[in-house]
Amino acid sequence: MDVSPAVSRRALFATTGVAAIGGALGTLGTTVALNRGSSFAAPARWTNDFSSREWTSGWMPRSVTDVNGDGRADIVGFAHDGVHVALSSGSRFGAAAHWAASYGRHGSAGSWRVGSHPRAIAS
Ligand SMILES: [Ca+2]
Repeated sequence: MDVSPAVSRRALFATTGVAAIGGALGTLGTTVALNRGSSFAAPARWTNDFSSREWTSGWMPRSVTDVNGDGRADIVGFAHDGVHVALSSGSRFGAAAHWAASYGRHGSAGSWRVGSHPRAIAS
């Protein structure tokens, strides 16, 4: 699986071994454009979660990595109350679920701050 770190508002996703590029984490949700080998398919919205309206990049970083080992990149977001994850099915993301009450912005979640407390994920 080839998953690169998020660049600006775009991210690379992997679906069943085929890389895809997404105009991810936009205003209305997360979109993905699947790799067809020599071109990308039209972007499609895979979830309404993780939109820039609700997830302020300067406060709540989001990234992609395969958290459940199925070869598909999932979304991981660091919110006020901790870590939220949306698993990929290869054609959409499931609903974001709260996976940890730590690594978040609120005091109860550890008071993590972008710029002071970098968070990294790896599969
Ligand atoms: Ca996965």
